[in-house]
Amino acid sequence: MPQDDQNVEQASNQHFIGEGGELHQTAGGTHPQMTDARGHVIADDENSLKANTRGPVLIEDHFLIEKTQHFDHERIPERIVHARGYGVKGYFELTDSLQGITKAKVLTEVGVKTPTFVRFSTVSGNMGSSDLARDVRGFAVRMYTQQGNWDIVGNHIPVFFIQDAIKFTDLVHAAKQEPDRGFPQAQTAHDTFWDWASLTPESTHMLMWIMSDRAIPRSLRMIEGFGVHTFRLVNEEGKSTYVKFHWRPKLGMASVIWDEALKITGADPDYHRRDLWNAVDEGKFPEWELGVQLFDEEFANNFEFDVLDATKLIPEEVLPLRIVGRLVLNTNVDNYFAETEQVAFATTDVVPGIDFTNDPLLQGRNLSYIDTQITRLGGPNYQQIPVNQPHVNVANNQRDGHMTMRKQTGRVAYSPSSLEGNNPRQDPATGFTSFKAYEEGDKLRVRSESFGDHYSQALLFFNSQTQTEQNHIISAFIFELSKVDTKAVRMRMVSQLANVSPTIAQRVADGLGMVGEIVPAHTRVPARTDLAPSDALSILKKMKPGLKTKVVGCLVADGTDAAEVLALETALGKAGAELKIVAPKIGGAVAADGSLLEADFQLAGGPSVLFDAVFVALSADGAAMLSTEAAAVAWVHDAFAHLKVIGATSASQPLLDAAGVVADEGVLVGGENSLFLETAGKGRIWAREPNVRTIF
Ligand code: HDD
Repeated sequence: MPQDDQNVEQASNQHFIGEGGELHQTAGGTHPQMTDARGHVIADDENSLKANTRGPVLIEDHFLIEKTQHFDHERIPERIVHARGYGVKGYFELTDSLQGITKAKVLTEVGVKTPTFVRFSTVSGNMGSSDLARDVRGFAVRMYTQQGNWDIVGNHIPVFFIQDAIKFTDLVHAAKQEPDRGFPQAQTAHDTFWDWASLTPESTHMLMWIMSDRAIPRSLRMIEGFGVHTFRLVNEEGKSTYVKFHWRPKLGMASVIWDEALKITGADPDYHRRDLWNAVDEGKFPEWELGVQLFDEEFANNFEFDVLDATKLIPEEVLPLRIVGRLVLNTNVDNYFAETEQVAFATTDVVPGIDFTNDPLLQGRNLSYIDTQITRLGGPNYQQIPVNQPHVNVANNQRDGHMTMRKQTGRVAYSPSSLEGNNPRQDPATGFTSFKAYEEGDKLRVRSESFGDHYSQALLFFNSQTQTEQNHIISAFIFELSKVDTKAVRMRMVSQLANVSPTIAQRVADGLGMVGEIVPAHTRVPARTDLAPSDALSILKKMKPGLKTKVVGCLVADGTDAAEVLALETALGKAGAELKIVAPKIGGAVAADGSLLEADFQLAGGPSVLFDAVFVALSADGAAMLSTEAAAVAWVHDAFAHLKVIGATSASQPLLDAAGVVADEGVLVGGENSLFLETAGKGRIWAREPNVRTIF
């Protein structure tokens, strides 16, 4: 009997007296015995123990109690930030040794593959929110090195909203759902966020980034990652070199556009995690290069901004990246909860040779992470959960506490001690020692003057973008502020933007329908206009053309030419891309030659937002039928509005007309497959954008 049928027959398992009492779901074959958590084999998993057939349930039914109790505790408090995340495993391999700069083995031993766990996340949404929220993506990397765990708990944006950790609570409270009403979640498009942002000039640079297309990535495989802060590398002699960490995706960067993000949120809220899981599952392992920006005290002193200020970056054109390694993600998690949910990153997880700086944001983070994990994971022993265990021996005098899993032996759990010869001892020679930093001065609660410029790099970022990207930033500000009910907040934010550039402020004001003069907010340090743009900050200037791992949606119906679809699929496969068939029925379509074209998606469940480019492969009858089908018209219309390359058979023209498609360089009707592939490989048709939406 096929496996499926067996399972269906065995699904019902009520146990009535007088029916022989034979249980269907018994162990045997490939099915192991079911046990309780203490290893006792369970005889009946579907009926609780009762005093009689219709009598009260007995307290001695420990199977019922254990099963229910476990269920009651199947959720733990979710992360207050970065609650929605997705983990993948792989390795980090060093390709260029930093010997002499650091004593961290993970950065000096070329060729060693260090096991790694990476968790990508959004920041503000709750665990069940959508992947495509406009948001920062967390990019947290745990390396299980030979010297203990090293976590780079970074983001996909190189700067942050605030300069001092004491403001983190305010940022997060303003961004998350409003506390009285409990909404909106997973978005900053509401009054409290913009109220806070408009009163927090130091957030302006970061606002430019989150209003840019960086905040709506096409795939987690196509985002950059950053350690954000300036860290230290420390060598054997105790000499320190400053470092900033960068992850560079091998596939290059790509984003969706905002209307697509909104629609993907409805069509597939798990779009990013599904994409990542599938890629790893299919052996298309995502890969990043690790780049470092290394600099000394002299560079730091001469640089225009304070390197301890996390709202600033060092342009690559000023300080180029040195590529030192690669990160390969090649294994999906075996259990989402055990690994992705329970992984507990901490900025304090560093190894000898890597150290902190005085960045006040980093200093505050060093307090928060472990504190968070203790509540979230239920106590101080969360490091004993497998995903958190280092891959090296752990030996110390910590004992007991909630969920102690490690069985530490002996009577000595203190130091100094003399009673036993095998208890752990400190080792100054190889242990972690902090960099000997010289400090003097008054103890004060102040912000350094050198942190005072909040607008220059915001302008630098904007000026570094292509015109298309700049338009998207303006549109995003307009969208977000349009969701703010309080007019004064909208106006205040526009006044802040006027400090970055009067033009930006005016464009946003126009889009909001604001009238009257824009008065810039008060500032002590006006934006510098002399900073050279940095091409490295633009997605489009750095985009790598090609179809590798991209997905093309192909619309078919009864009467479609199967040979044509097959030829396209083969050509796409050779280019490293995938064809997904969308048909009016999930059972597929009967092609002109009588064969069955099996569907990957039913039309309503496979909107064109899920694909990078589309092909409409209809016969004349198919096109006539689908021209009056709203889902088909929307499918083509959206592809056009989202600036996608559209290939089509000549017979599909009526559907293209019904969808309002206007011929341009990205609409290829009746052409060769090779031309479709070449054009689709270039990405979107940006020149189409002014024809499909208003640019302010
Ligand atoms: Fe944080 C989680 C990244 C500032 C306090 N943070 C968290 C995660 C990432 C970041 C990626 C999720 C890790 C995971 O996947 O489990 N955080 C950042 C970056 C920051 C930053 C790049 C600025 C440069 N964070 C920051 C500050 C504080 C925190 C200033 C508090 C003072 N962050 C936390 C936390 C979290 C956290 C509350 C929540 C869940 C967790 O730690 O494990 O402790």
